[in-house]
Amino acid sequence: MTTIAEKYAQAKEKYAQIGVDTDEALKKLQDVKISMHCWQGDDVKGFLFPDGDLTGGIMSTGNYPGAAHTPEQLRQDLEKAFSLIPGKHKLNLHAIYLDTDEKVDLNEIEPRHFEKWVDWAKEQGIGLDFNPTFFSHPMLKDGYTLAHPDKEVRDFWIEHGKRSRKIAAYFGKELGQISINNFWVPDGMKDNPIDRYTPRKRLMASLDEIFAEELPEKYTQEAVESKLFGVGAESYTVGSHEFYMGYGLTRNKLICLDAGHFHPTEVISNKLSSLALFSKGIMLHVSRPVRWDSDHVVIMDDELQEIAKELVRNDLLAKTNIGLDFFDATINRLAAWVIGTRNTQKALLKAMLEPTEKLKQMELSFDFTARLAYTEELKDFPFADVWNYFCELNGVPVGLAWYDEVKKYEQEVLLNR
Ligand code: RNT
Ligand code: ZN
Repeated sequence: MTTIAEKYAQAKEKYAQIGVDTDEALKKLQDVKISMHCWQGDDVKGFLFPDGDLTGGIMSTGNYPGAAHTPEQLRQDLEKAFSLIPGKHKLNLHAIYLDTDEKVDLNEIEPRHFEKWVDWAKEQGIGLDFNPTFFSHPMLKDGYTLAHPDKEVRDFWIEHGKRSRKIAAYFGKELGQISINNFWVPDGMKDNPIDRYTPRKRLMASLDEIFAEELPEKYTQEAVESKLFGVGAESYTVGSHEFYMGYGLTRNKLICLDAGHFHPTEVISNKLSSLALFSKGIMLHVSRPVRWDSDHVVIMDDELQEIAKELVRNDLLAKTNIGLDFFDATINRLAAWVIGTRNTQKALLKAMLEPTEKLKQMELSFDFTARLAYTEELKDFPFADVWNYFCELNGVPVGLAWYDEVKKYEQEVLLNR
């Protein structure tokens, strides 16, 4: 039987014939950190309220057994998932995932409420990103948070936003990696608004207040995330794409593009090269829209590959923070993490295994025949042999072996919860 290393050697030769250095590609992929989102582990419930539930702004469906109910369980699941994913990555935390015995509300949270996460991240050798949580809370009133007409409501959320920044800065300082703090608010209306303008002015003013204090950029940078619509906010979302393009560019914030937050046929891959020209940096929520849902598990579809190609071909990896954002409660949650994260890495590797310069040259000389011939033939190149070798090098299961481990963990741990 041919070993994984032997298959890799053959693949290496095949790629070398079209001018691709597979060793280089593997080195490049090793450096890419994916920010894996904690919220797939418990269907976005968090630990702020006992029996935390989704009470507005966001929704998940399904009741697959084994969801994490405590920070300890969530960390145990994350460790298992990370052990099945090649490379060292980041964990993306939401404010509602605080780990403390104190009773604190979102406008009271402090770095110490996240100390255990930091200790754990240090042990694991991973970075932490952060998100203030503007949903599933009684102060989300009438569908509004930062854009609410009532100052008392806005002030609650402004305070939360300010505190989230301190926590992200603490993560960055402790872990020696910039912590990206991503702002998304669900504010919007179910039916046609009369006034679209004033809520946007209020959102702008609230955000300006949150960001008034300068924090060291080497510890934390902020991103702002737009959305077209949500369940219950079908007609109007205050924080639309244009709103945050304007806001992020004028306030020097990263702009977060969530693959599921646009019109059904609109893709974020085509936006990256424009955004890259004008923004200080990009944050991605790699996700998969299906009809009205924005958060299905990431699969190896055309858009995922197109996103990866844009990042690699245009050399945008250094200015892009790749985060994941999906939550499916109808399947094993660890499997969801592993599938989505490994797919994102695989798509990047596929893009790194293109003869980019050669393809660009063909295009520049208007040789569209060669461009089409190469890009189509490339689809049959032995990509999997390179990927399997990468998994082996990183000491993680090759192919479906990861699934066997998840199943075993389900039997031994998840089904006993
Ligand atoms: C919601 C946004 C947002 C959330 C997370 C939990 O549509 O995509 O990013 O999914 O903050
Ligand atoms: Zn998102």
